[in-house]
Amino acid sequence: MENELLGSRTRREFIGVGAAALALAALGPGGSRLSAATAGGGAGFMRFEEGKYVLPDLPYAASALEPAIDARTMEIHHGKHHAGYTNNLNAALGKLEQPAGETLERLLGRVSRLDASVRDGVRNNGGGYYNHCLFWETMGPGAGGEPKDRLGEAIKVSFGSFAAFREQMSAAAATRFGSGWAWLYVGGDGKLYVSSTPNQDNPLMRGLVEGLGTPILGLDVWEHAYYLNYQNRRADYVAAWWSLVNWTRVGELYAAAKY
Ligand code: MN3
Repeated sequence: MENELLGSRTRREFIGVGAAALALAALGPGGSRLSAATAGGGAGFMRFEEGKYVLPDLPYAASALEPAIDARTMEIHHGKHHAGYTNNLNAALGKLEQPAGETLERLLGRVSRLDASVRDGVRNNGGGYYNHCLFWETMGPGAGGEPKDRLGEAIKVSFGSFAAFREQMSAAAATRFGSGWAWLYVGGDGKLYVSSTPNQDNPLMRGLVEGLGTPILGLDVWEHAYYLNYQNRRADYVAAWWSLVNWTRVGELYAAAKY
């Protein structure tokens, strides 16, 4: 990012920005992460370092989600699939002119208007990178249950009840033909909605998907997410996934969502 930000600036300004970066770094690890989180994405669950997106570590051990999701599936899903999206996103961004500091959310918001030579690369790999970062972040061991506080209330307002929301989200996951995702997202009116998208699309992609907004919970229903353990039984995987949802984290993302 540094080169991108500083590319057109004079040496004098470079020194100025360098001093600001040092001042941020002096705040400690939280401070020095600030610039990376800002460029990587407003939600802060992505990692952007030295001009490249970085595969984030899983926030728990690969075996921590067993028995709902087995360790081998997690290792391959994170270490191979998500790593692949990360590398391919960086390769795609190498062919793209971007405004300095543009977040991935903003880039995905205008992906439909990108030149055809780069559009699919950013759509598939930018989506794949973002979606999986959100996916790991919103699961955890000893989670599940129902959200409380503001998010719990918002779900009741938008869907009538948590049970009704759960049914709608499970149906979106079950009826997605082939590979894709089911989403809970904050729409432009501030209400919560459920949708599903094919492949690595998501509700940020204006002009490409129905149901635009800020995703706060995503469920991966690609076969690579469950096939080793569940084979063709997607519904069983979806039912088990509910026991993993980290509602505390989803609530934070809801509170931070811009719409
Ligand atoms: Mn996946």
